[in-house]
Amino acid sequence: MRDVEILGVPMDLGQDRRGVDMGPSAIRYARLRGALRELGHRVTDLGNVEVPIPEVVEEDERARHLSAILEVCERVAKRAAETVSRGAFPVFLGGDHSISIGTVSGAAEAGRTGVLWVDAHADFNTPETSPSGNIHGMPLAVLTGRGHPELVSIGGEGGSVRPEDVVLLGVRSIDREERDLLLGSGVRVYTMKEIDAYGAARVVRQAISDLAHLERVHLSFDLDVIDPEIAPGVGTPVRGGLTYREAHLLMELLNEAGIVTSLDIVEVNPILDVRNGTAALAVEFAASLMGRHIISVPR
Ligand code: HAR
Ligand code: MN
Ligand code: MN
Ligand code: MN
Repeated sequence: MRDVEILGVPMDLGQDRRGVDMGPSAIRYARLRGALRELGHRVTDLGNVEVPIPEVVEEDERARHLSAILEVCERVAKRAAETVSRGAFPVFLGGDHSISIGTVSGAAEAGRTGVLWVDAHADFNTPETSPSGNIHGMPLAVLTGRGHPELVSIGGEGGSVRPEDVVLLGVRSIDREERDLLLGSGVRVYTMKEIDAYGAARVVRQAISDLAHLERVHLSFDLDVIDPEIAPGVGTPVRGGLTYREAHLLMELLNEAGIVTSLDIVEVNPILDVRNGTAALAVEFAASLMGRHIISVPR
């Protein structure tokens, strides 16, 4: 049983498709709190952090909406640090993936923290390499100390996490210069190719052992890692993603390993979704991580 604290961050400033700001509502509507309570956890919903809408914030070419995102992430980091200092397990609801600059930085205040970044994208651009200027394509670079200095500074000097404590899983869309930066970084990368070639179980077990030296691991779960045929409610879908069973297995193995200490659920876009199915999947996978089994056989 864990103390779980839910915090919504309805931010859609990190990319250019509207609707991801409604992610926290969609995930709550899909009964996240109830699902976690049924597993025996004590769950508190802390509500949402206030986030300005794009209509009222300043643009910035190479890193769009930079100052507003910076300001929100600073507040998110504070809230995240409060939750982990209470010994609770935080679940952050996005919002686009730029929120993780705040969530991970805050969670990492509890001590050295690893990151498992599960995503179709590497999110390893900087303002210099980004083809779009969208900050949701930059958070993992920022967290490991690369990119816009003001964003990097949220995690203190050199970033919030060490590249050797970061594992990226499920990737299938990387920009050219982003790839070069990533390959030189020391971050471990398991693409969909490895999952297809070796199977999800083997790759996930390897990822878990890569992180085994850490006492704290943050799971940043971008719903676009799931195949868009079953998770269409995301802003930047990429074909060839995880199946339902692969994603469920990932969560089950993580639950068994007991290594995850904080969680992001990001990029759910209910406007692009079909009957809130992507948010419902997000809740199922969060429940799998927190102890739910589809079938449990006594042993
Ligand atoms: N790599 C592209 C860019 O930086 C697209 C990034 C899309 N990112 C997300 N988050 N959906 O994973 O613009
Ligand atoms: Mn992402
Ligand atoms: Mn993504
Ligand atoms: Mn396949």
